[in-house]
Order: sequence, then C-alpha cells, then structure tokens
Amino acid sequence: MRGLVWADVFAQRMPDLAFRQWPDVGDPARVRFLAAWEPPHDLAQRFPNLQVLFSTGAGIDQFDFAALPSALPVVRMIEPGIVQGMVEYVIWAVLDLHREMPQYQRQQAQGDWTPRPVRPARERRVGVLGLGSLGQAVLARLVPFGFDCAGWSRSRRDVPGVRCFAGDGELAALLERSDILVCLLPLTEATRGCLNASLFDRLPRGAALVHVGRGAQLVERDLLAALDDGRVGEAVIDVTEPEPLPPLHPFWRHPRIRLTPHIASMTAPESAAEVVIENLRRFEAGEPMHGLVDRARGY
Ligand code: NDP
Ligand code: OXD
Repeated sequence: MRGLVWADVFAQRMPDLAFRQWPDVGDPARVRFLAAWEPPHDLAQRFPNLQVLFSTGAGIDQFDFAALPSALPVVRMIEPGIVQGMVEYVIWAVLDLHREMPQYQRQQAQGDWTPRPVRPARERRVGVLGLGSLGQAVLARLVPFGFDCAGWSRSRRDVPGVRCFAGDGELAALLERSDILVCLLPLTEATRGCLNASLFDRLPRGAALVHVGRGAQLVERDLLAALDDGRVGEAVIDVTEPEPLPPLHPFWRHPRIRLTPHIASMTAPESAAEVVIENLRRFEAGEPMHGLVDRARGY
C-alpha cells in the first residue's frame, strides 16, 4: 500500500528516477538509494553501490549499524504525518491523565459517582524527555493549555514557554518537577533502560508516565514495582520490548496501565515520499539532508 503511494508520487515528481518496489529490485548493482524499515542483513553485499539508506520511520534503532558500511549516510524520517500523529497521541494521554480519566474509568466499573477536585493545568507539571522534532512539537501544543512544561535533552535547547534542562547532570531536576513524564527519546546505548527504578524514585510520588519512545528504554519490572507501591500512579505505554507483547505479559491486564500497540504515530506515505524526494534533491546538490543520522551520537 505504502509502496503504491510512493510509486505514484515518485512517478509524478521524479519521473527520471527508476523507482522499484521490493522484492523487484532489478539489477542490485544499480540500486543507489534504499528506503526501508528493516533492510536485509546483507545490505552492503546485496547493493554494492548504495549511496543513501532512508528509514521509513522516525527511529533508526532497527538498523544494525555494525553491518552497514561506515560511510553510508543513514537518514531518519522527519515528516508532518509522524509529527501530527505524535502530537495527537501525547495530547490525548496528557489530558486523559490530567483530568484523571483512568481513575473515573475505575470508578465507573464500581458504580462510584465521586467527583474529585479539578486541578488547573497551570498546577500540572509536564516533563518531556527528548526535545527533538517530536518533543518540541508536542510541547508547542501543550504550552497553550497552560501546563507547567519542562523538557530535557542532551545539548541545551531553547523552547518557548518551556523550562529546558540538559545533560545527565540536570535530569534529576527535570524529574522532580514532572507530574506527567513523557518519554520521546531515541533508543541509543545511553537511553537503553533509562526508565528504571532510580528514575521513578526521583519523580513526585504518584506521577504518571507516557512512554512513546522505544520499548527497550523501559525496565518493565521496575515500572511494575513502582506502580505497585504508588511511586508511579499511572502509565500509558505505546512501545514494548518485544512487540507484539506476549499474551501473558502483566501489562495487558494491569489496572494502572493503558497499552496501545505502537500506534502513537505512523509515517504518512504521501508526505514521507515528498520528504525523501527533497532529500534526494539535496543529496544530488551536495546539500545536507534533513534527518541525517549522526552515527557517533547514535541518533
Ligand atoms: P530527534 O532525534 O529529533 O530528537 C531526539 C531528542 O532526544 C533530542 O532532543 C536529543 O537531544 C534527545 N536525546 C537523545 N539522547 C539523549 C540523551 N542520552 N540524553 C538526553 N537527551 C537525549 O528524535 P524525534 O523527536 O524525531 O523522535 C524521538 C523518538 O520517538 C524516535 O527515535 C522514536 O524512537 C520515537 N518514535 C515513536 C513513535 C511511536 O509511534 N511510538 C513514532 C515516531 C518516533 P539533543 O537535542 O541534544 O540532540
Ligand atoms: C517510528 C515509529 O520510528 O513508528 O516512526 O516508531
């Protein structure tokens, strides 16, 4: 389906480029550009003249960099459809948690009509881990609600209306003021397992977690323990390790976990094809491509 949309867009916008859909690759030696989610392991041998590898998603952690030629540029997907989906999902989750909907859902199941005080948005502190294309887009929509917003990144960022923290040394300060914590970090060696007991210990008691990064960032047993003893009050989880989650996994039926099957956002085929076309133009013109991965950083 996505391939058909791309074929159509490429035929209109780049008619001189021979666009092919897997597995009909033609002569592999003539393949210069590849867009893939999980490419074959023998990519370098199969396509000896590959010049750019495009990820069809925002993440690039699915690639085995060790198996890729070190000089091969890898480009992640930054396109409006992914951004819009993530904004919708995180705004839904934050409003749902802010207005205590999980609690009212449990009350409904008990036939319990007990109103709770409504806390103004300005008194709800939202912290976003990751101030990249998605973290910043989400914050731009959270700020107008009046939430007390903060964000955290590796290098120092300046985001309007947001208190910005940077680096490992400032993580604790971000956590201490996060009633709702949203994870929008890429999966790297530095972020693997970062949502763990010591992070949960630093949150205000009963804080909520919205996890839309990658499953391997979450230490599941630590989250379950934190939910059990009330350090974490609620969790909205969109990404797990592995995916799909095994049928008997405790997350499925946990009363304080809302689980979705990695649908927070998805690449929109048309706008994604446009983004790749623009990047191909940039590549041919010797200009920097949008979303070029810095392999040393890992994202
Ligand atoms: P970006 O690369 O644009 O931004 C990443 C942000 O994380 C940057 O602000 C970066 O800091 C920060 N960061 C990275 N490593 C660290 C670290 N060790 N310590 C502190 N901050 C760090 O990514 P996107 O915003 O485009 O996407 C983020 C992730 O969202 C993707 O990698 C993917 O895993 C996930 N995603 C999930 C989807 C879903 O449906 N659930 C859909 C799409 C994406 P700095 O600003 O200094 O570089
Ligand atoms: C992505 C995703 O990285 O869907 O685009 O998670």
